[in-house]
Amino acid sequence: MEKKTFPRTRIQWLWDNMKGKRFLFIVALFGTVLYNAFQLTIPFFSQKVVDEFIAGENAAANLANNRDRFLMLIGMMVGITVLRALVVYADCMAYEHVSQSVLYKVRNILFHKIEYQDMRFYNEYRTGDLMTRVTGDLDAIRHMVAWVVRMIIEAFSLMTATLVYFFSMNVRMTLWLMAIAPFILIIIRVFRIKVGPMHALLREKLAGMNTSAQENISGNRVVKAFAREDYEIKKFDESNRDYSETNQKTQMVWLKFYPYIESCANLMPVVLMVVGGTYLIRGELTMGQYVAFSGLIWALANPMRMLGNIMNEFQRFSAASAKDMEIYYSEPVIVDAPDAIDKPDRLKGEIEFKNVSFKFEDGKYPVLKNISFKAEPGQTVAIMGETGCGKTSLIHLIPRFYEPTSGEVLVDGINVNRYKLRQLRKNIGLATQDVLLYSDTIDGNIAFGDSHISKEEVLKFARYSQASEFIAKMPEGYDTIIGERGVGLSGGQKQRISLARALAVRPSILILDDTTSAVDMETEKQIQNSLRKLDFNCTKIIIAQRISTTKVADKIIVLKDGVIAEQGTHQELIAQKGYYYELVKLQAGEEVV
Ligand code: DGT
Ligand code: MG
Repeated sequence: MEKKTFPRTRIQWLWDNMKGKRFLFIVALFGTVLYNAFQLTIPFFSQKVVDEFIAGENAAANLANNRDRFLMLIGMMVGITVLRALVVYADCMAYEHVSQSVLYKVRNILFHKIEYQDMRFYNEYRTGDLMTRVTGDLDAIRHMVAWVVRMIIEAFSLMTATLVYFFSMNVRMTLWLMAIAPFILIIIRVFRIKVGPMHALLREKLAGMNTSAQENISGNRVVKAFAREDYEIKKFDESNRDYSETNQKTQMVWLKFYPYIESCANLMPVVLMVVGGTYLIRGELTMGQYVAFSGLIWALANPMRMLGNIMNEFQRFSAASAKDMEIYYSEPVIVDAPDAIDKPDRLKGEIEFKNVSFKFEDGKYPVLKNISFKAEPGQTVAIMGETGCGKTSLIHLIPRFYEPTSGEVLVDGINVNRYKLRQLRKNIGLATQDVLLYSDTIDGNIAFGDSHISKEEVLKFARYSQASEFIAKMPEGYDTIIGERGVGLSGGQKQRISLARALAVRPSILILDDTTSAVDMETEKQIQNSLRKLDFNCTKIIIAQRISTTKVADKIIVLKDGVIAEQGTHQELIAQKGYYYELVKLQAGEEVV
């Protein structure tokens, strides 16, 4: 798998995103150390109570004469236990708060990054994969902050405190106990090498499963039309099983290593018995010390056991954070030039293509070759040509969705790459070939580009696009909520709402990509009429196949395999007797029949 490099390490990245909560996080870390220290003080007090008041030589006398001290010790034990519970509670809350705020922040940044990405990005990433990054992957990151870090601190503080105590009692005995540590560290290192790729794979499987679910849900009409439900269910079952099996395999890796770690940890009491026993006989260790070693050996062995689990979770975080950092540090290629000009005013709408060629980054051949034409402000230019000849690619160069490979696209005599993207795109009204409407009211959909426009304006633009009649017949008129992707509307109705949406921004450049293809001829004629009578000036680039649309254009461009084959007015092109002429004949014939 390709290894991506980022400007910050994973931990630095987490730290960056903890800004504003870092102090609380450090307090929480201290809290963890504190409640672990409390845990170690309980045996200290209980040992005192046992020695002085229960099992010691003068226990009975002490209990009779020194009741206050007895009560104080018991009180300390109860007090510390209650205090510890309170610290644990506050500590968990603090970790939860910090982790949720990191999550909130990163999720917003990721969404922002995704929103501002280029078309190229959307060709590259699948929706299901992106959804996994803002859900499952982020959860692994939250888990890291709220749980893994806490476990690491817990393990180390417990171990350190115990080691300090042990070393203060007997250095050699402690070293003997620690002799096991290197073996555990080696085992954990090998485990890390084995489990790391498993987590990366697991994460890919999850993204694959999510993509499959997402595509099936949003494309369920196609599945139904082809009666492929059973097939799709089977396919999903396979990816679900694959994910589940990979999950089990990942857990198995841990299970394979666990017995070794467990055995090493279990060796500690044996070492204590053999070595400690010998020291005891030789008088190098007192009975009290032996008991203290024995009573606290868990505080050394448990953290070692925990390390494996921590490493497992850390690898999960590693795989997930790599995916999120990839988006976090991604930058769109098409951005404002550093010295972009500031044009807040409305543009005139003059468009010129000068020797423009274009090839998709992942494409083999150029899609557009040496395109040159000009549209004066207010003119209508029709673009025609066979399917796949490059019409959509051509119009996508105007709002700078892609950059030409060579040549220049000019608006008002200025190269589009010199404008601020927002200012350029604000001047363009685009009705795309695939109509995508939002799950919102019809009114909300039309006003998408400018939420401040008045109801009257919405009605006017709906009239322009011949949509007002069918909207009036809908149950709640303009307040009717249309389903995801405009479910509940016909193809032609969707196209007309999309046209109204493009008009509602009062653009100086209106681009219609086959926007009336699903509309009947009569309605289309009325739309053409209203487009001529708009109450604002605008240059229109219209991709269309019907002669009825193109013949009224000031200029018709016929594209063939990415080059301009013919260019001129309806009359001029008929006189040329080329592709356009053939098309006129064909469509006239259709109309007669
Ligand atoms: P249409 O809408 O079917 O009438 O066809 P056009 O003329 O709008 O074609 P267009 O511009 O969408 O596509 C031109 C060629 O470029 C066609 O061979 C498909 C290819 N193409 C379109 N989009 C992409 C893309 O994102 N990546 C690559 N590599 N090729 C693309
Ligand atoms: Mg197209």
